[in-house]
Amino acid sequence: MLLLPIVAQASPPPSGVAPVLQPAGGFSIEGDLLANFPAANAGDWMLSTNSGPGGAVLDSNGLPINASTTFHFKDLYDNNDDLTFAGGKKWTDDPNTWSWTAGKPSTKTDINNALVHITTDADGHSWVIVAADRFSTSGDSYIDFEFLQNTLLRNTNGSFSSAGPMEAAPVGPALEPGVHRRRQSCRFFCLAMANQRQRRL
Ligand SMILES: [Ca+2]
Ligand SMILES: [Ca+2]
Ligand SMILES: [Ca+2]
Repeated sequence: MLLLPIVAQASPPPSGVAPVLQPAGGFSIEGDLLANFPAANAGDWMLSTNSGPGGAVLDSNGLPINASTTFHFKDLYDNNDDLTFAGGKKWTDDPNTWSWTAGKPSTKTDINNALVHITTDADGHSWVIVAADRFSTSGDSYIDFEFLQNTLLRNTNGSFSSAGPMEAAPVGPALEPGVHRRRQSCRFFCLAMANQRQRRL
């Protein structure tokens, strides 16, 4: 979620190979999980049957090879005990007005797996690679990964609480320029809807 300026419009991320050191061959950003496929020599989340120098960050069971830099979150899918957003709010709305409920999401918005990999390139720049799936790829849907500077909690009564100071926008992104000017440290949390777990990475 970028806040400068706020634009209520989303577009697919660009594709290509991120020039990171782990996995070997860089990280292929193209919508599949497999290294050395379809592009030769490029790394990805998992190894494929295609041989090549491209490396992986998950093993064949989907478990992180390095649990300190790679994270695999699992959520219920096609299940009435799953949790969904309610009320039709958008990511541009104040999270304090968001709500959630129990129930089976629409198939095109039903996430089962979310992946995060933190790595660096040869210049020492940090990269965060993220991915998620959905139960059905039929129809348009929207997903975002938010880099928040303040807490965002899912409350037991169906509401959310944001500690962000920026009115409708809950929290600035970790890449917000002011953060770097002030040399503040950025904490990175993953908030899993399924179990209200908030994890510092
Ligand atoms: Ca990929
Ligand atoms: Ca691939
Ligand atoms: Ca789900």
